Amino acid sequence: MDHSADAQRTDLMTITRFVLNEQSKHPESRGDFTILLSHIVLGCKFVCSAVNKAGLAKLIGLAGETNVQGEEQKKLDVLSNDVFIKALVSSGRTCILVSEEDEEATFVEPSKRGKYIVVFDPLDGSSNIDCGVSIGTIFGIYLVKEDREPTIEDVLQPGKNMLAAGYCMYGSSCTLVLSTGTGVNGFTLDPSLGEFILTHPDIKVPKKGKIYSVNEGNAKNWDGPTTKYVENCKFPKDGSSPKSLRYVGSMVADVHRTFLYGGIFLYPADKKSPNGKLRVLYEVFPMSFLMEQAGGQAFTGKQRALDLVPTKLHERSPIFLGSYEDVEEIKALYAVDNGLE
Ligand code: FDP
Repeated sequence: MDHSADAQRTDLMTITRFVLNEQSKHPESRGDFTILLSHIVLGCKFVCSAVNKAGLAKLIGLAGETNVQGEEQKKLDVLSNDVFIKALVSSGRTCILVSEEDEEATFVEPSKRGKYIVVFDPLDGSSNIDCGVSIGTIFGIYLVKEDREPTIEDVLQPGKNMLAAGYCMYGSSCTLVLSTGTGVNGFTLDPSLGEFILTHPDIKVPKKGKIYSVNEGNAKNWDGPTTKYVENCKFPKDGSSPKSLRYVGSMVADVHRTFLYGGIFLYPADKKSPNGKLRVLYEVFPMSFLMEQAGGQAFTGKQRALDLVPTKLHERSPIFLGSYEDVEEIKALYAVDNGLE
């Protein structure tokens, strides 16, 4: 009998146990982060269950439609937002919430206030909801600077100031990937236990990959460096094999594959969208934070993505992120274009 294999199977590292272990390395910690995270995890479990039942429960559809009971139905992204806002406020550990779904930030009332700011996209990849393709939740966490009335300035901080970031992918399995600034770990939901179990410890993105991921339908409007980079992916001049193209169209799914298989994910600027499409606070920053923690890079076409200082809540930025060497290549092309080389 293989006792060591058995021990592994029976010694389950849940996400709560993992974060409690991390917490014990900081004796001054009072467990606030662990409590906040358990509320985020609850939101993810709820959304996972709603996504799985979406077709069945007729949750899909326009907000404001009614179901057979004549009750008003909520679109899945509106429902997910409500669940996350309520879970985060009730944690008692947050002071400002910024969601992709809400124009304005939510300032938590003083009696329920804590020291964390959470920026999040409750259901990213909305164009994939109705066809059952992988979608996800993305989140980033900041610590409010001082013990004073929080303001919007507390949110408009560069990504490098984030304390933690993560995403949950609702795919063929439900996977939560988290970094608290000391590497990246992946947890998979065991539906029979209702627990996220550590399945991908210490994720490291391969140094170089064989996949590029971009919406090529926008190619006619790209700038020179992006056009040249993608051309090199397809017709490499150094004798190497061409890269494969993979594009789901859900950032969470495309970036998750990049973590595991390597390669590069691009959402560049183009003539129609000079700032690209993806949002700085709750898409670009959390994914860039995770990518750097996994040994990769994230670049905007001008600078390290995590050095950006957003000036408004829903600001957008071009983004190139993935394997270290692949991002080096696009950085070199932009350096030539910007006259830096
Ligand atoms: P979606 O519009 O479907 O919500 O920012 C949202 C996002 O999806 C990302 O998840 C995804 O990477 C990107 O937009 C896809 O955009 P395109 O359809 O323009 O390729």
